[in-house]
Amino acid sequence: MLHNIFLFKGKKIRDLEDLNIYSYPNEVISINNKILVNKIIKEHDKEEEIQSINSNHYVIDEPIAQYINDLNLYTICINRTIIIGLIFENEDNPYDYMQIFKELVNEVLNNGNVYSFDDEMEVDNILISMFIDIRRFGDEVIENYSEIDYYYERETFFKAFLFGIDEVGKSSLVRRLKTGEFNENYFTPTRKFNIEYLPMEEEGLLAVWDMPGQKGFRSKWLIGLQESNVIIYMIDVANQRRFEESKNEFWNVLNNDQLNEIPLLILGNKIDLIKSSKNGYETQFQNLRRELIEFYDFEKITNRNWNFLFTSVKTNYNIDNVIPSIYDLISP
Ligand SMILES: Nc1nc2c(ncn2[C@@H]2O[C@H](COP(=O)(O)OP(=O)(O)OP(=O)(O)O)[C@@H](O)[C@H]2O)c(=O)[nH]1
Ligand SMILES: [Mg+2]
Repeated sequence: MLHNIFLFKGKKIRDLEDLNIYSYPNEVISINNKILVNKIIKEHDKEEEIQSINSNHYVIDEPIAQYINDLNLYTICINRTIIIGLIFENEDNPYDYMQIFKELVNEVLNNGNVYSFDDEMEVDNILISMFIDIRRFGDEVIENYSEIDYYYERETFFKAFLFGIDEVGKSSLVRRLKTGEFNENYFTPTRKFNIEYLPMEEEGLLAVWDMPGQKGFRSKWLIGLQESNVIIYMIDVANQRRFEESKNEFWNVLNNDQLNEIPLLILGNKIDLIKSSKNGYETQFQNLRRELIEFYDFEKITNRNWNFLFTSVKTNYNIDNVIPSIYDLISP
């Protein structure tokens, strides 16, 4: 499984003083690790300089596999000034990824649009999209080939896009659905697009794309949105202070054209933290539900099927209804 992607950029790639390094989802290789960086570059450092670099066409070398410091690396050099590298788990075979790696780099760079590596946002976007595509290829084609193929053929393979601001419980939900477990101390903010595959009884296989919710990642959500069959939005119902922020992020995504008509499941999570009033839980939940729908303007959602569920990943409340609700929404 791919676990990291990085990019070296410099005027002359061997000039470390002038080298920038970008990584996703975390910094495995830093400029301080000169020996490692040098070893990676050395393999790509050819004598002949490219005579004239035509800005409309990038020269892309063959990728090179290396195993350095316990890192299973696969790197490709572009115009002798840029290296894009993949870091795989030790047991993976980088050559399984040769074709997709070359194709993606080509597709991104030589598609007719002039592409500039000077814009850091663009570099980030490239790395994240490539990471997702390669990771997905690994999951769906290499590691899970027969299972996923089976569902594809029967047209019962679905993608759910799960989003919401940080700490609402998205990854906890996916973990609960996948393993049945919950652990309060498990909290680790998600830094990459997590993709988990969940069986839906006989109905098919659901690939859940669990988005990182922290501010810095929200502008990248749209990268993960394509081809979703259902979107799941999660709220922390106990954290009123962040309702406004959460509402804005919700509508930013929902107003996106590519999402028209895709059904939506809204999860009001952490319901265990809501204390019962004297009227009892039922009335309490009903009131809260009405308040949330009003505050978030959910009534304005008219171009798709949607549903709202309270959940507690912690106490397991309604968790068994999540997959059936998704199935109800996506089945015709
Ligand atoms: N009380 C309570 N705590 C919960 C519930 N679900 C999740 N938590 C806790 O909330 C915290 C955040 O959970 P995560 O699943 O990491 O949240 P996330 O939405 O994936 O966060 P990001 O990855 O940062 O976007 C953790 O400490 C969880 O244990 C719940 O239903 N009730
Ligand atoms: Mg998470």
